[in-house]
Amino acid sequence: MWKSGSINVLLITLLFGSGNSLRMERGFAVGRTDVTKHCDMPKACDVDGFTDWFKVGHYCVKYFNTSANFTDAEFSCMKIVPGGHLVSVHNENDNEHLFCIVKNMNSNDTRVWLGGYRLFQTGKFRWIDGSYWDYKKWVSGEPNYNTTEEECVEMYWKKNDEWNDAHCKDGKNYFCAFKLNAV
Ligand SMILES: *[C@@H]1O[C@H](CO)[C@@H](O)[C@H](O)[C@H]1NC(C)=O
Ligand SMILES: *[C@@H]1O[C@H](CO)[C@@H](O)[C@H](O)[C@H]1NC(C)=O
Ligand SMILES: *[C@@H]1O[C@H](CO)[C@@H](O)[C@H](O)[C@H]1NC(C)=O
Ligand SMILES: *[C@@H]1O[C@H](CO)[C@@H](O)[C@H](O)[C@H]1NC(C)=O
Ligand SMILES: [Ca+2]
Repeated sequence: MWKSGSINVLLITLLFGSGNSLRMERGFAVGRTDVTKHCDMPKACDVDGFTDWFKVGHYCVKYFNTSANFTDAEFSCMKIVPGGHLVSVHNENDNEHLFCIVKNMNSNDTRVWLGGYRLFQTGKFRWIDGSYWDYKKWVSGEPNYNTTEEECVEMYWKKNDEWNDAHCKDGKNYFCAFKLNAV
């Protein structure tokens, strides 16, 4: 289920362009996680020019170890490769692979943007690449959207590979991805 990039540009501008949220999730700013557990790194992406990306499910994925807010992260993913977006996650195995990449790249700060966001005030989440929201792995107590303005989905340091809804304007590292049969 793919939507054109231009729809996404419009959408994220509408959704996140003028965000002005105030509350930090206090106490979670400096994270520690269990980095001793073994995890399996995914294989390299088998696409010319992208062999430094990883193959995660039907996607080639790269971890960007630089901080950006959700909107900027999505724009940089769209720029870096045709069909590029913040990553969507569709099963447990892929979720574990993503977390394993983070642990290996930056075990001291595993908070990372995924491409999930809440559609306006509905409580329904979507993937910004247009794929189905067919898997989720929230930390217990998350998403806590009805008490905050947290609109965007991060993988969360607090509970290893589990997810949290977070302020879109916060800077986090991020995963870009493109679908394997789309290039
Ligand atoms: C990622 O960034 C952090 C701090 O910004 C740094 O400590 C770490 O070494 C970096 N990891 C890689 C793989 O470059
Ligand atoms: C994590 O932080 C410690 C101490 O601050 C540092 O020695 C270590 O290299 C860091 N690890 C990574 C992967 O950035
Ligand atoms: C909304 O807030 C109430 C009261 O804090 C809480 O019991 C409920 O679980 C929350 N619902 C969601 C979906 O977060
Ligand atoms: C994201 O950061 C850019 C600057 O890099 C800023 O112009 C934009 O307003 C920010 N967006 C949000 C939603 O905070
Ligand atoms: Ca939250």
